[in-house]
Amino acid sequence: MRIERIELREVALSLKFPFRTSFGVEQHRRVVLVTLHGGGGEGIAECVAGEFPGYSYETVDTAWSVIEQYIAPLVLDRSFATAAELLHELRYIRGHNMAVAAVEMAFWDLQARLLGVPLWQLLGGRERDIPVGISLGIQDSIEETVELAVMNAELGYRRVKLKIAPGWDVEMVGAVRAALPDMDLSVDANSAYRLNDAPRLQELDQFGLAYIEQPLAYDDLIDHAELQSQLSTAICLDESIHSAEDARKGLAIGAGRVINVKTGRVRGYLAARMVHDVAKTFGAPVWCGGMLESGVGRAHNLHVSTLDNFTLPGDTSSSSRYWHEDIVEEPLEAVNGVQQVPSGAGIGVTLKRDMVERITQRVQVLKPD
Ligand code: OSB
Ligand code: MG
Repeated sequence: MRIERIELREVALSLKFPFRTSFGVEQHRRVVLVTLHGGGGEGIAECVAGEFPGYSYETVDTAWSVIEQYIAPLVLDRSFATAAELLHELRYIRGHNMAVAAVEMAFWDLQARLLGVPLWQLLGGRERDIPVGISLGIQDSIEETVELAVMNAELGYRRVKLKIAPGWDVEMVGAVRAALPDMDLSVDANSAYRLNDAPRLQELDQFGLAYIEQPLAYDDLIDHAELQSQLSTAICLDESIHSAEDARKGLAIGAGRVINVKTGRVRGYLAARMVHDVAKTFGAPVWCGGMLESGVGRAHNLHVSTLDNFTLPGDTSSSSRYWHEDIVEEPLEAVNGVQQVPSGAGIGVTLKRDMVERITQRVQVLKPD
């Protein structure tokens, strides 16, 4: 179908609580929504880039500018039968995966809506409830962390992931483990450690964690492989995996045994599905990561999670954990630790138009010149 128009819209949302990781704290989110118009319909996606380049070099502003300056001119007024054709047109844009993914994901939504089918079906997923866990940011005290972990375990969440950083690790994780002896627990360091921290990380082996996520540098595979050989706990790679090739190389050298798939980080659904497939050939499970998404990105995450090698609980917890009010009509709430995949056409959610208008910071409509 022909892409007639692209709308970029930035909306301002405030998280209920500040979310602290080893690289910074987020409370106010600037969310870029990308809408593609074509074939008499529209498709929408959320760009997962953050305001600050702490997780990735991409930011809200780089993504906006890359879409406006480089992506839009290559796709506007062009016809694409598949996402693969669209991506082929963007093959000389190096990196900027989150910007490319936002456009690719909106294209999938558009296509599924035009066909009148839920996106998971087009992706080749299987209709099922999605087990979800929570990602717990760094808190002010161990007591608060334990309290929040226990509260969420009681809500039925299937896994609790604790953010760690040097000085906020063994003691804190031990306290949570003591309070939740049978819980599926994991930790995420967001690259806060170095290989010579191996002895410290080995102390985490005693807690029976499902995995240690991205302990070492954001661009590293080699040191992760060395570290993995010194740990009994599996390493889960997040920041280091930008493509199916990264997944292949990382798993081949033993840099980890689990992969966190974020569709935005790897350049969209086609790439996410390839990462998923590569991991499967290595016998490595994957799960769907989160980027503090609004309902638009959260719905996308639920759809990709229907692929069969997404066997571990994802970070797609209830929208109400993040927002007082979400920007979509449909509630995306976990019950008993599982989320249902929205059943309507495309991603199956509808924007609250009035609310979105009210919180819009800027809009740009890109058309063929
Ligand atoms: O590393 O998974 C991460 C949030 C922002 C950036 C990176 C990460 C995260 C999370 C939150 O862990 C996951 C979520 O609940 O959306
Ligand atoms: Mg992570």
